[in-house]
Amino acid sequence: GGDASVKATGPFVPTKEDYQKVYNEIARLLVEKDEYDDGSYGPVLVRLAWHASGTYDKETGTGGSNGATMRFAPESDHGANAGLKHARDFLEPVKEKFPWITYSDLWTLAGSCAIQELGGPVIPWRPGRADRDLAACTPDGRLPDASKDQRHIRDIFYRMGFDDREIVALCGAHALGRAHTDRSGFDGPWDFSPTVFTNEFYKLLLDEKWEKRKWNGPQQFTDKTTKTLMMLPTDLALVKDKEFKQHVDRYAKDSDVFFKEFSDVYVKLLELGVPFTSKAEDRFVFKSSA
Ligand code: ZEM
Repeated sequence: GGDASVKATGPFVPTKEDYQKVYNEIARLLVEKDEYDDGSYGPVLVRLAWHASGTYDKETGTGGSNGATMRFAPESDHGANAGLKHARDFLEPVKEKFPWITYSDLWTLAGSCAIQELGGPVIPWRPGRADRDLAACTPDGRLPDASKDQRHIRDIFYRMGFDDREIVALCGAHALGRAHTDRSGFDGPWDFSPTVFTNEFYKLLLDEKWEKRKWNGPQQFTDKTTKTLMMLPTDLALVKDKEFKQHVDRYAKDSDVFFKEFSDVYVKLLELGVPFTSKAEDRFVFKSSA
């Protein structure tokens, strides 16, 4: 009957296996293109997925990963997104190889893949995002400003629908990557293994003495022991604020607890504002390459 003919001629409906192929291709390119930064594009992919998602406003339902509007100016030119072109360009050959995936699904899948490939927890993921045009670009100023304090952090993350515990868990992603003077103006990595996902960020926040770096750039902090690491003003706010610090203590002490809570909150971040037709229990768990 009619159903069979629709099935035979209808659009390609990708399965979990098809998305695993996309995952595998990103994982392969992460290994192949190891000349970038500290040896991996993984951290900047984690940041792309975060900045694509973190524009969400729960009151208006605008922003979020659905749309991939960072493809367009003005959003691509927002100060907070400086440097993320490296991540978008890295994913372009993946989009060419798997043209059926939307950019908004691809960018978030890449975030999940990067966390897993860099040794982090499993990040269950599901498709369902549609790309939208530049009319859906969000206004500048929805992402956090690193020079500010805990009040600003709460304003920004409460707007997305996160609580204090979730904010602290999300910021543990700063175990990965580094700041670049030609992007944010800040400089340096947060820990000694910026391409491995760990709870080191919290341990260093608690165990090191952080002093103001003497330089011409924006105010940031450097560790007294080696003077090679850095913390942003917003990172130090996580230990200055009593509510936040409880969770820094918990995550520094117990890596398993951090991995579990980070996974839950990164999944939530990547799904903000997405009108899924699938159920949460139908999320895919991708097989890591190692
Ligand atoms: Zn970041 N982040 N971030 N972040 N971030 C940078 C880099 C990275 C803040 C912030 O201003 C900055 C979260 C939260 C917050 C990553 C992931 C996540 C940089 C350096 C800045 C300035 C950019 C540069 O110069 O290249 C602030 C103020 C935050 C909250 C208060 C959350 C949440 C993240 C993910 C879950 C990652 C992976 C990087 C490293 C990127 C790279 O290129 O190496």
